[in-house]
Amino acid sequence: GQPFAWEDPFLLEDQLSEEERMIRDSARAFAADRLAPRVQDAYLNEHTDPEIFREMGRAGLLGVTVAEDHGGAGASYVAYGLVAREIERVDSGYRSMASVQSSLVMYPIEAYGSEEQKRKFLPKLASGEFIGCFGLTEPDAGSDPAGMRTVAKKTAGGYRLNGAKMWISNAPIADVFVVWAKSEAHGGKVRGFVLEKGMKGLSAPKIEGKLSLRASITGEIVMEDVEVGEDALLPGVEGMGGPFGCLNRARYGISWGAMGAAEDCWHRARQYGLDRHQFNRPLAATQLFQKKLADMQTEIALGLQASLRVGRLFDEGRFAPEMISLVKRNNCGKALEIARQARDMHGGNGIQIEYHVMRHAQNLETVNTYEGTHDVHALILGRAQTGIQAFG
Ligand code: TGC
Ligand code: FAD
Repeated sequence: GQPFAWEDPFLLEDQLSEEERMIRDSARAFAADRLAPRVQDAYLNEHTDPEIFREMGRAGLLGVTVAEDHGGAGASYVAYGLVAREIERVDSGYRSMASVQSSLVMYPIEAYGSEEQKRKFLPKLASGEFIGCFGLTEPDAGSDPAGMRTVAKKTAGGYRLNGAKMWISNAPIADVFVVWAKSEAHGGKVRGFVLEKGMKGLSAPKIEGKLSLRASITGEIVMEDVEVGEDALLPGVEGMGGPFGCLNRARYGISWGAMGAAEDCWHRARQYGLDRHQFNRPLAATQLFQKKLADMQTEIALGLQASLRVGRLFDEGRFAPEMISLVKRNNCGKALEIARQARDMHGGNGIQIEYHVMRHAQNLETVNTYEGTHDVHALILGRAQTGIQAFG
């Protein structure tokens, strides 16, 4: 028989290629050396160090799936997922910074951009010299992004944009803004535009007072008569398929990332239970404690295996968006539940920053909500099996 590895029950490790393991190991080392030492201060003081993007770039963690010609790593979607898992093991906010840059900014420029846009933006986004953000959500259009009000009107040399985006990761420190707007010149269809910091009429005020994802800065994007040339339009896509194509990738990465945060909570709860004694024995010697650890182990093993399967299908070009809804929804919901349990298992210490579990739990509230809420993904899966659209 095979000895049982409690921390890797299904031998996920054996299912990875050598290249994937190498990329995973370098992400793990980066997260431990560069991110973990900063996270408590970043979270408590709501401080996002823009230098982190440069460091991630140097470590090869931005644009993992983007072609090497464009400055990316040209690696698999499985490798991308493994990177998300390692970064989110430290903090969901750091993973957010990286996934927006890779899946929501570099991906649309690579997939839908002109050669000139690719040359201008991708290498600098890959190195972290440019920070990117993705503006889809609006104050009155969250789960229903097709209800957006941002409009692009044709001008002599290009377009004039007006509107406001809400809850935009990285926006206040961004150099590059991938923004989605209804374009009058294209029959009101949604089109993507690449805006740049400093354009007249463009601002990105910070959203203050978040109790979740505090290491990742979030802002609005306000566009008041922002004039852009024809070269700002992403030529390769029209309609909601544009932003959804990006979301497919980011949601898939989040399914891995959330499991990374969950693993950190599980390992910490286990160690705490072994170290902490009450009633003359370790907490881990109680049946209730062990049952909770077994539940965590089970959900994480299943969640990782499911994400790996979706990643392999992604790499074979055989994924359906509903598969991604399934793993995004399940893994985020399960990770949130695991983090809450881990918080409880740490007793009073569980509310302290040094024990990390409450920070993860607070972060996972956002992760369960953004990129399609837990319930919205249920409705996507419900529609796919009944043929009945239950949103509207
Ligand atoms: P629906 O009628 O379903 O579709 C409209 C058009 O879009 C196409 N489509 C997709 N294409 C590719 N991939 C997908 N996943 C797609 N889903 C839909 C579809 O084929 C159709 O195309 P066409 O050509 O026929 O017009 O659209 P709907 O408006 O009824 O959508 C409903 C719903 C609920 C599924 C959708 O709106 C939704 O997913 N809502 C959730 C919104 C969301 O996820 N927002 C995320 C914002 S970005 C973010 O949160 C970043 S946080 C990142 C971080 O910090 O890490
Ligand atoms: P709502 O859509 O108003 O939903 C509120 C509640 O109603 C939820 O429980 C939802 O499940 C439920 N609900 C909605 N519709 C239905 C329905 N038809 N049936 C049943 N229940 C329903 N967006 C970006 O574009 N770019 C970003 O970079 C980005 N980063 C973010 C960072 C943070 C920290 C946060 C919090 C959000 C971010 N978002 C970003 C926005 C995020 O995608 C939205 O918050 C999310 O899509 C939900 O939209 P909403 O907040 O408007 O909630």
